[in-house]
Amino acid sequence: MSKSSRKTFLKQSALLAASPLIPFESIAIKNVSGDIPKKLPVVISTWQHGMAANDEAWRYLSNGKDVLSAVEEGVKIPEADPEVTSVGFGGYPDELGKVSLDACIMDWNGNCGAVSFLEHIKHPISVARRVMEDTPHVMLSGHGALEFAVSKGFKKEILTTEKSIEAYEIWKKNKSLPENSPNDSINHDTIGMLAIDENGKIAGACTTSGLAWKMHGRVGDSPIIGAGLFIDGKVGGATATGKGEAVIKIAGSAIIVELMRMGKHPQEACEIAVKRIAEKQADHKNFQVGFLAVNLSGEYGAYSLQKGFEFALNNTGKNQLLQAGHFLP
Ligand code: SD4
Repeated sequence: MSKSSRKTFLKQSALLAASPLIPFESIAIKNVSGDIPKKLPVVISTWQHGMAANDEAWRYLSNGKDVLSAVEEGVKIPEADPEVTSVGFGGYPDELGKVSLDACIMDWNGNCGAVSFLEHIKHPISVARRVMEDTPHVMLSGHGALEFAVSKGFKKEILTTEKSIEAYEIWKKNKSLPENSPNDSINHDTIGMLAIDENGKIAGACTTSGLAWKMHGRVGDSPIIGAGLFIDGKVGGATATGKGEAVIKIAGSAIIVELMRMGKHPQEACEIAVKRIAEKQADHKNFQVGFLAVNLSGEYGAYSLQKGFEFALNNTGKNQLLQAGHFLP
């Protein structure tokens, strides 16, 4: 490690030790050389609900389970949690009051599967994995995805809760709940998770109920390989949260992985992607987008457009909630 990157690393470590929720200042290391010690395994995921998801993924890895199962089981925690109103069961519905889910999963070999606009299934991530493993396709959508899930033994369930119906009714009556406000956790809480096991095998998963009150049929970035998630077993991985349309327009996660392939540190790669959105999308002050990335050395990056993007990181056996650097003041 060079002197200056060691300095940055030590500064970061001191900050990490100081508080459970600390500002993660942007660092710009130009090149990832081979002399950086591996910090593996690593599990990193978006937002506060990433803490419980990380714990589960870490438990899987600690028990010698494969990294693909670790990310799947990890994100199933917020999918099943009715208090998480932006993922799976209890996720806020669309403009018609229906809950539709998007998810994708990808492994170190480039195998991937996805479902979009899927209704009535609590664990879309597991259906995405079945698409990956049991079909020649990458994505199934809508009714076809539901029929496929049922054929694989998934139970059809009601995904609304008292809380989500109540919020929907309020929104419908006076449209007063925030639709796209920049830092609102109601609307920007997809879980994207990246994990690398101790042998350097990487996998990722991304799952969401999408933007609250979205148009019926709307699909965001989260199930789109290259937008909401991208993994390359020789480079690393990236995942996204926030306004899916903005992420899709720059192929966000794919771009970050390509930047890392060219030698950029994951932090710099995330920053470049966010800046590209700011450059190309004139309305960027009105929404939130956040990215996480990790390379095969276990170095990570986190960056968002607006303040307030939290992420969960475990690369030491201790899970921590950190705050990403941000582009806008
Ligand atoms: C989407 N990216 O559907 C998702 C929504 C989200 O945190 O909130 N992400 O656009």
